[in-house]
Amino acid sequence: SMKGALFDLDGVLVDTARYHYRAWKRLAAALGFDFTPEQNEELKGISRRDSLERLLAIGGVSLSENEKLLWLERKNSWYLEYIDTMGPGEVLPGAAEFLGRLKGRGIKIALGSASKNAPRIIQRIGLLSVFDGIIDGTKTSRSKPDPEVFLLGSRAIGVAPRDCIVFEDAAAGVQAGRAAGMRVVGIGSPGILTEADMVVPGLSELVWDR
Ligand code: B16
Ligand code: MG
Repeated sequence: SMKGALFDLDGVLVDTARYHYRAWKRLAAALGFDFTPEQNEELKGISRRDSLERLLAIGGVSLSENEKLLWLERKNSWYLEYIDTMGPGEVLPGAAEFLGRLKGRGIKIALGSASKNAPRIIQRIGLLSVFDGIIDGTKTSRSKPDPEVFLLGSRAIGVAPRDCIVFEDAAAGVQAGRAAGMRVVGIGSPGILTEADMVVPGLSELVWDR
C-alpha cells in the first residue's frame, strides 16, 4: 500500500512554467530569435543547463562556455525577479487540499523537483511545512528521466520505492518515476504522459482512494 507521495513542483503544485517561459523568451529575444509556447513544452522538467542547450539549438546560436554561464546567470536572475512576486494564491487548484488530505492519513510527503529554486518557491507559496523531505536541483547529479531525484526522495522519507507514488506533469518526470519502480500519476494530457499509470487534468480531480 502507498506510504509515500513524491511531488514534482513546476506544473503539479504551482505554475512556474510561465515564468520560466518569460525568462527564456527574454533571453531568446536578446540573442535575436523568437521562442514560442510550443517550443517551451520541450523545456519542462529538464535542468536549467539542458534547457539553455535546447534553446540555443532552436535559435541556431552557438556560444562559448563563458557566454553560456553568463546567460544562465541572467536567465535565473530574471526568473527570480518573476517568482519573488508569487504568493499562496498561485498554488494550483486542489493542490494544498490534496496535500492536507495525504498528511491527515499519515502519508509521508517529499518534493522531487529539478529546480534549484524549489525551496524558495515552496516557501513563497506557503507549502514549506508540508514536506517531510525536499529533493531539489542542488541535490541531484542526473536530470529526469533518470530516477535519481525520486530515489533520493523515497530515501529522505524512509519509504521503499514500491510504496511510493509520484505526481508529475512532464514526460521526462513520468519516466523517472517509472524507472524508480514507483507508481506514477500524470498531471496533464494522456496523449503526452503515455507511460503514467493514470492521468488526471489536475490535483483537484484526484481522490486518494483511487
Ligand atoms: P531552475 P520541476 C523544473 O522544475 C522545470 O520544469 C524546468 O522547466 C526547469 O528548467 C527546471 O526545473 C530547473 O529550474 O532553473 O529553477 O533550477 O518541474 O522539476 O519542478
Ligand atoms: Mg514539472
